[in-house]
Amino acid sequence: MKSNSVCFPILATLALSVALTRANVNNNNNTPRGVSPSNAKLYVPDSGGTWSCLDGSKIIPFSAVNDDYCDCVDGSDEPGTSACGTGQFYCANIGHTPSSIKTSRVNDGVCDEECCDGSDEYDGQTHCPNVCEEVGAKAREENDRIQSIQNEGARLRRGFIKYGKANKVSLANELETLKGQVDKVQEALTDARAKLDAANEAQDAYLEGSKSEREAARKQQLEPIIQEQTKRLKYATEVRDMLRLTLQNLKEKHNKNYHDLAVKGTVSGFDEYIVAQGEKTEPAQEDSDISSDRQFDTLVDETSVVLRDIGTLHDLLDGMKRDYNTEYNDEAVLAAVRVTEDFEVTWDSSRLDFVDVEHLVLPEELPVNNPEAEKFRDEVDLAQEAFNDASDKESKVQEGIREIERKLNMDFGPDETFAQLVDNCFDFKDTEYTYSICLFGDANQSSHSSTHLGKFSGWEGDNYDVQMYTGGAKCWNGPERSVKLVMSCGTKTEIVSVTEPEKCEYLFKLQTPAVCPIPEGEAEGEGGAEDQEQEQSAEGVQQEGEENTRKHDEL
Ligand code: MAN
Repeated sequence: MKSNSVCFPILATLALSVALTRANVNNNNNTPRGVSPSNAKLYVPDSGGTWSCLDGSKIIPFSAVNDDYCDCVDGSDEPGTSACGTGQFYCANIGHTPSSIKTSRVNDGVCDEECCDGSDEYDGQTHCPNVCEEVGAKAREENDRIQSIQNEGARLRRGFIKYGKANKVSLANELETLKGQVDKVQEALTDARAKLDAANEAQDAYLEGSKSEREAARKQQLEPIIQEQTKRLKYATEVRDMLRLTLQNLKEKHNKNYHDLAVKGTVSGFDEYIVAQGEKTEPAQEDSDISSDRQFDTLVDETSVVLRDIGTLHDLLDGMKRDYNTEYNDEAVLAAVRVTEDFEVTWDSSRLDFVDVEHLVLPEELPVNNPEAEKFRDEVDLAQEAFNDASDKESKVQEGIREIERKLNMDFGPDETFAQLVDNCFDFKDTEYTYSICLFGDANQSSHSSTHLGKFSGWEGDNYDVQMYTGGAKCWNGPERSVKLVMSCGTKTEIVSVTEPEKCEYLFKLQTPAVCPIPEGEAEGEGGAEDQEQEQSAEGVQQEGEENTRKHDEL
């Protein structure tokens, strides 16, 4: 906007020169308006009253600075007007914090928030009250609030660090102790295993020695059920033979002049059955001195073969009974039907057995009851107990080593701050889901069912304030679910928000003392007397009974 035209009327020129004078300098010194105190030294005329643009592009009279005409390419000659629009206008904001705005915003009719002193609108067109005292007071209050959170956070974090460092040392010691125990517990286990094997062998040898005695006892024990099973086999065989005879009679005596398809079908089915019977190999005859157990099993097998036979014969008779032609009044057929009807009330065709007959089951062998046998049994029991004990001890040592190594291999930050938080779990409820995360563990989302959102996979960046949890349940038509956990300073460790900025990519925001800045120069982890409190409970992590926070083991 070229304003120093020679064609302007006198009045306009006068008004302009007043405005320019006002625009030119700050109120209290000779620094041109809009120039910050730190840049003041750059706005001094040389001895000839000229001035060089800050980018060196031009030399102009110093009086052309802030003359509302843009001379310099970098706009540096108009820090207090909008003529160039590209420079920075400095607002002193006394009572608050100094600030700068783009010169294009000078005298644009808008009271810029950044210039709470109203100095950006000085042309009299717009009145901007100076609200710096008020705004400054609020800002100071907010600063104090943040500062006190940071102070308290830093205090708590020093506790975390102290715990983390001490924990690392004690874990390393514990690991050494456990590793020192490995040989011992393994030897004890080998020894216990050998003793158990020896006790079992001794018992087996004794039992082998008393085999005939045991067999006699077993025989006596099984006698009743062997008798019962023999009775059942006998009965089943009689029934089968009776059904066979019925069908044989039917075959021979039915009137062949009647072409009753139901009867013919049954008779030919019976013929096929007889042929198949002939092809069946008879089971090999067992030795007479087989054990009672085996004898019982053989009886059960034989009985079930006979019962299957009965099932086949019954199916043949039942088929005929349903479909035979009653008008023929064939006595042979009627006799077979009567037999079938009488038999059917005793037969359960779904189980292929007689109605209400429960299968017999072999009872457990009775322990041999004599002092010697008891002695062997007790020795086996004791050896077994000692073995279980040794095995538990060995597993505990190995498990302890694995768990400590897992923790020692974790990256808890250069000062071990995060050791305090490992396996601590936090919940966050929104209107639809409950989100949970166990730090350095897993993240989940649940409503009526639970969806895995990812497993801790590492830190992002170098600041130790962003963690990634990846490899969660696959998103329908999308990636595997994952969580970015972003931390900020707070006096309590808690999730403050969960969002899903991209489908199946979740953003958890966590506040925690673990990322509160520790004032420079202070040795981290050396919080002096205050640290004493930290050793008792982990302040800023988990308060008992506190909602939304729990230790991993409680899950
Ligand atoms: C579930 C939730 C959502 C996710 C959809 C994706 O409803 O896990 O967070 O966006 O699946 O289909």
